[in-house]
Amino acid sequence: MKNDFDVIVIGAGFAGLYALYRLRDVQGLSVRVFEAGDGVGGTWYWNRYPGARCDSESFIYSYSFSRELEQEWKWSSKYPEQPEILRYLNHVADRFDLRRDIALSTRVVGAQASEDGRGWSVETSSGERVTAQFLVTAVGCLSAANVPKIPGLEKFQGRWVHTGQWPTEGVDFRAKRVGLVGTGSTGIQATPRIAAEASQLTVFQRTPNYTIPARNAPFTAEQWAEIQATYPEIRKRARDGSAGFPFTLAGERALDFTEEERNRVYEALWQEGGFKFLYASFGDILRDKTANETASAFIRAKIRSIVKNPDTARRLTPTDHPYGSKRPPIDSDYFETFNRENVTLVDLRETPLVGITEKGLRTSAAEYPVDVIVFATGFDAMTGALLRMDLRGLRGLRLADAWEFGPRTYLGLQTAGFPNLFTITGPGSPSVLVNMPVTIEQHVDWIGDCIGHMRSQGLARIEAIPEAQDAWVEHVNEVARGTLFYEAKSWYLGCNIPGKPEVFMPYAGGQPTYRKRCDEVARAGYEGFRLSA
Ligand code: NA7
Repeated sequence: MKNDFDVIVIGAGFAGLYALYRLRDVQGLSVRVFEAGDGVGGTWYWNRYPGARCDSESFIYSYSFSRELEQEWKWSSKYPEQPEILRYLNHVADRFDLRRDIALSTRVVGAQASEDGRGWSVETSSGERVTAQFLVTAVGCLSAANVPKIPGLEKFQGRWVHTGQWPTEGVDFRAKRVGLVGTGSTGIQATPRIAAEASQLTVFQRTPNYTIPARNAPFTAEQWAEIQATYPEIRKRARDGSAGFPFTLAGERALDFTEEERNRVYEALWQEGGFKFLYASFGDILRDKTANETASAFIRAKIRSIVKNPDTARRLTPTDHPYGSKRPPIDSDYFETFNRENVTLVDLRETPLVGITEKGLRTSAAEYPVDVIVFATGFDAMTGALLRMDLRGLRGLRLADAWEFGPRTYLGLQTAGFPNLFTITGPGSPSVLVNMPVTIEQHVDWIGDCIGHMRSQGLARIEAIPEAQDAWVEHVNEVARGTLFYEAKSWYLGCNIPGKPEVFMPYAGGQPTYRKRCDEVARAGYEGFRLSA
């Protein structure tokens, strides 16, 4: 039976747009993309909250596949805000004429592998059923919004919003009392901006967080000319960099230096701002607790020096997990914002949130009347968006059942029992530990090459072999055991979602090691996968 398409791609964010271009325009395949939003952009379509910006520098948080695109697009600053990134993705969609193959406002509600495993039938929210030989998910790692089940929310008379489902028309905070729940990257970005607009902002914090200043600034003409002239070199360094960044990672061990020498390094990186503090300070701060403590203590001292009220400073100071064991945020005036008259911090560890009333939020100690509640409470990360679709493999096997005890994949690319299904930046791949566009392009290229190989060899079906998958899952766990990632209750581990299995989901072995492994697998005739005609 003939399929409607060669490939169906789910999602039109960074990953889906590139997948469409690569598979359609480079390889000549027929491709259909389904996108739930009514515009392209994925993460950058949905996360429109004030202060939303990228934590990777703009010129590397962008596609590298087109030299022309790279040269004609000019980023305004180091860390552009969401509207600029969304404009970029819309420009990409137009420039490569991608829109004609994207169905917007169309959510995939289910997909079923064919009995022979040589294709997929996909059902959409518009009731359509379409078939393709391959199904590629490009649904993002942080796209399934998590609105915590706090009793009484339905009674609240004001307005509530989740940062990851922000209304396109925006939210007017002027003369409003706002309650913001959550102090992850999102809450940390939104706090200063909401505080500047609202009459009163109350931040409800469950876990204090370490954050490093972004030190965002517009590019000067000279800086931009330098970036454009050296782009190929920058891209190469980013591709070869463990976390997908072009800067040199630190090799030295923190404890080989005196406290004074270490603090000089930390201070310089604090002044420079951004992820370099984590990656370019010392090589062991994500591996060795004592080494990490030197960085954590430095940040704690900074918090105490910025926040004027000693009680607020104490509450804002993280002591229960090492820096970097949760996704490290980057901020613009976060701690400074708590010196404002109109900002209050509520520590939910001292006085837990017990419910929501008609008027606002209630803790064990008090009721906080507000006009707007902002949930900056994160996502059902890495697996949420995949499991919310009803994906069924061979013999009706539900992905939710295959992953009952946590996600199991081979290279993060495939799951045994789900032939011809590829997951871009799926669990078990470097994904969220790497600058996303770098790891997305690597996955899409690998998947494209794999499909190309199959076509040239007259092969129709590819499926991960369970033993290869078991070995990969074990390897992913083993690599994670050598890090400090188990020292925090994080979304990397699924801890933020009640009942979610606690499994470290991304691959922590670094992008170059992972890329090498994927390339070796391909060269060895797709070792670990079963291919058939
Ligand atoms: P995160 O990093 O998951 O942060 C969510 C925040 O919300 C965090 O402070 C949580 O506290 C808090 N939270 C979650 N549920 C609750 C409840 N029920 N009550 C109180 N507080 C709660 O999500 P973000 O959106 O900030 O960032 C996600 C990623 O997007 C980010 O890492 C970047 O990669 C981009 P907790 O720490 O769990 O105690």
